[in-house]
Amino acid sequence: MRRAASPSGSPASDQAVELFAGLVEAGVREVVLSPGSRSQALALAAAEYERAGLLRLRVRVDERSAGFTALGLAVGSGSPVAVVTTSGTAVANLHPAVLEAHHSGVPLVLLTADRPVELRGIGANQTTHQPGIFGVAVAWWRDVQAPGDGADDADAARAAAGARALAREAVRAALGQGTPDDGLPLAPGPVQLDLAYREPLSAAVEALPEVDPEADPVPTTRTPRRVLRLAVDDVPATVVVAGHAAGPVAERTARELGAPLVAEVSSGARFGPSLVPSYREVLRDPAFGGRARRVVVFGHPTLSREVPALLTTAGVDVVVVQGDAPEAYDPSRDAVVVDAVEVVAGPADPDDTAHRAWVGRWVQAGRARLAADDAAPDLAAAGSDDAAVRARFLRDEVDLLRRPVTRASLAESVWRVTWPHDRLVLGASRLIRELDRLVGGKAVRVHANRGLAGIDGTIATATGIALAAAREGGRGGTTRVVVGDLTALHDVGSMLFGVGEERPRLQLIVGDDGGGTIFDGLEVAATAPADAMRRVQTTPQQVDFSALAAAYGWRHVLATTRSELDRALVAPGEGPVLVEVPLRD
Ligand SMILES: Cc1ncc(C[n+]2csc(CCOP(=O)(O)OP(=O)(O)O)c2C)c(N)n1
Ligand SMILES: [Mg+2]
Repeated sequence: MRRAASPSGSPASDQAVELFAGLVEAGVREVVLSPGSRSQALALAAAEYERAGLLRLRVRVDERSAGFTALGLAVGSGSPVAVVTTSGTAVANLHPAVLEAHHSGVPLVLLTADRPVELRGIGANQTTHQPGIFGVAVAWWRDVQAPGDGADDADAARAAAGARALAREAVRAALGQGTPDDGLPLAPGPVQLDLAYREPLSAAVEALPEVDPEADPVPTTRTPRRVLRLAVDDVPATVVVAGHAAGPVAERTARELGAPLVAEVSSGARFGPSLVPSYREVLRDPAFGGRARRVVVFGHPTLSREVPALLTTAGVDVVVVQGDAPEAYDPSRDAVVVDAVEVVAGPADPDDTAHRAWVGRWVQAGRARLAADDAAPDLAAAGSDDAAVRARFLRDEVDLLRRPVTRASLAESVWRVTWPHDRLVLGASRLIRELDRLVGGKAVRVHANRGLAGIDGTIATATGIALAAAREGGRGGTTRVVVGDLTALHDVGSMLFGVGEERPRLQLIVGDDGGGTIFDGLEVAATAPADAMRRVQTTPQQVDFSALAAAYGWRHVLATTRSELDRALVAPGEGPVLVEVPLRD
């Protein structure tokens, strides 16, 4: 039966089609959805837009996987990603990804289907309190009443325009494009459109409305509001810290200021002449960290105790460039927080002798400490003028390749094979710290979920990053995700690619040490009884990773020696592969 003034016969479908039109016009290109009944109009509309080549659609049974896949797609593409779920617990399963996206400022537009008001609060099936369910993790949300039949065509046209405008506003909110006056968020992050629908929950969509994807996309970058001018020190005493997602601006600022650069492995700034290796030891040294008087922080540092210690030292002035995060990283609660810094000319020159010496001493000190680390490769011997030294180095190398993989050698191998067209994703826990400790400078793209450093959703996040990379000139590259065994097992459900879903070129590298061994290095290990420690902290596992990979249709490679690992890493093949790496220390 065709209803009055509903073009399709279902107001739900009419609205869904217009919402996606608004999303596409605002710049959304990717949608991740999980199946359900109440959300069918949204799902079917998304499928139509995919067929028309206006959106790419990824389908995941588990909303937790869907959420993290969307997060990875948004990080990888730099654009907002939409997520569609049905009502009830389906929505709640987005919560971990929503928290991570909030804390790291990643734009997601959540379209959560809901029951209309008359079915709320009466014990109706699959009905809970969805508007605002994510609390402060969602800075902008709307409780959208169920669309009804319009009285006439003018009514229908008004509803269509309203839905498009709402979608556009959601994208502006997700991208943090608000102003202090319009009530929209000032930082990017997840936003929620809670969309109530009445029956009929969908109708066949015969034709999509006019959509121009290039007409007026919402800008994905924001204009900095608070810009601080910084002059080069008269007497060099500045250090630049690049935490997670700092970006190349941190490296450039270090050079412009004549300052050493402390850059975490997922900072996007771990390269360049000012980079200090083994920064933790150097910061601890009173002759280096002890001499810093000004610190400029980019991104979100999470991997060391030395950085917060430095930022809370009396007499150290801290400038924090907030970036996309909703909270500035300010352990002293006393920093000058800005959106950008601009280095201005002053009496001193960053290239004068004093500044070059200051940076040079930090870099040299870091190199010396790295060289003293047994786990680091002896690059001096590799390049020695003495043929006998070089030959010995080669013999040692061949011998090394037959040895079991250690955490340090895994970190080193993965870093060695990673190039700018690749993507590297690092799970939380020990391995990211191992890379942070050991690897040198290289301008490669590294991601890690450091917003909340959860061990959840890492496979799905990497999947999203791999799918985004496949779209943007990264076709030749490989996405590698390096995780501990528990981190892998936490997200096994994300190994599921349904029939017809794009299977990205992804290497899931599992460093298996039989449980969560990070706790061995914490104070608790010294005080807890060994058996209790094992049972409640380490939580050992003996999963058969080969059978697991087979069950999900992934290839599997067991890499027990360093040469087997190196071979596996450089031969990714097509589609996803699980590289199981039993770890010795
Ligand atoms: C969702 C979530 N649950 C629990 C934790 C606490 N946690 C941090 S590391 C870790 C163990 C990780 O084990 P594994 O992945 O095997 O890495 P390993 O430390 O052994 O290298 C746990 C449970 C967390 N960060 N996130
Ligand atoms: Mg482990």
